[in-house]
Amino acid sequence: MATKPIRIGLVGYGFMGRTHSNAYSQLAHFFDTDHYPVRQAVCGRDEEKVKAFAEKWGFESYETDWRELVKRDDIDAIDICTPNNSHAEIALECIKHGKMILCEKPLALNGEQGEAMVKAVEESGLPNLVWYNYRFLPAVTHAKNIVDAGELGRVFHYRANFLQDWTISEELPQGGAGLWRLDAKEAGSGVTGDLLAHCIDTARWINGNIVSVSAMTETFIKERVHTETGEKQEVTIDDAAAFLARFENGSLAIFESTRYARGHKALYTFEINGEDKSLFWDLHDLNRLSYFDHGVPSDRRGWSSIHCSDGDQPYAGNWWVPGLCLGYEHSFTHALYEFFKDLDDPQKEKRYPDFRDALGTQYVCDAVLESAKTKQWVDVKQS
Ligand code: 4PW
Repeated sequence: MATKPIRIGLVGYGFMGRTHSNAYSQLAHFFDTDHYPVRQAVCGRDEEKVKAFAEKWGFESYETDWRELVKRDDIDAIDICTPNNSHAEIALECIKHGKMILCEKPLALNGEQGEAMVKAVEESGLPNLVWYNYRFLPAVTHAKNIVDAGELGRVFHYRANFLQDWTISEELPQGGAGLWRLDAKEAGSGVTGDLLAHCIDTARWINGNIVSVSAMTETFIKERVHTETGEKQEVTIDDAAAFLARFENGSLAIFESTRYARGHKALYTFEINGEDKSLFWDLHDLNRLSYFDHGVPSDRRGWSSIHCSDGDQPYAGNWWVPGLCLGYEHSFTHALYEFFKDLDDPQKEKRYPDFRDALGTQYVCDAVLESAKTKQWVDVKQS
């Protein structure tokens, strides 16, 4: 029974502000938790736009300065949906004011910033989450459960990619409104922090720690016109990144992400090969988990496709009836559910990524960028 309100202050109302607001509006309708989110306030610099967002998404009030928002006594949790270069500053201020934090991914610009955030949040004891949402799709969680049950046997390989094509045009401006992902000052990196970070989070969750990497990155278009200055400037992000990795469990991995894969808008796939079984998942068919079981007699053996919509699949029973599909947006509601259900029991094993967990992913991203620069294998710092 949801009796305990958690009053949310949302900072930023772009793409992620909408996905999170949708999750806040859905949670209590579909999941039973003691706590429930209240859309208390949203914050953005443009008063007209933030007011319109508040009205559209049912926030009770708005602010135009996040520093005012985090001070408010009627806010329990801050949701950080701003560009990556502001995550650390906002999070540290939230901690000073005793607010729990839900932070967009990646955790920070780099491991150093992330370490300060982890230290402060752990000293405060405040609950904290980083929105690596793909973990919470039923088929992905099912893959994790199958691996945790030891069904794959010894794991040999993990491979993942996240492919897009939206930055191929030379006409696309550098940075500016809505394009902060293209400016390393605001984003920290290009596809490494934006896309590979998702692949790394899922991989670490399912297959354990990554211990070393050997990477290459490329910036295909070297100069772009900046929206604000109108001048050409050097492009500082990685347009594409690929790396080899070794996991602590001895398995080998290959990861690739790019925004230059013509024809792909958001193709995220992963495959994991064990001695006894293999699993494959594809975001474009996100309700399915492909499954190969070597234990089946050879004349019946082959890849099968599990439609993860039955009531006994993770989260699925909370929604419609078996056979109907869930989508991208549900992953955020499920992330929120995992966070809310453990709020009174912080010792419980967490199914969601917290700051420390996300720091582990940040360290892998840092190692990828360093390896690409030095052309050497790099050992990954562990969180
Ligand atoms: O976090 C990622 C984004 O920055 C997303 O999951 C997909 O790629 C959608 O937008 C970008």
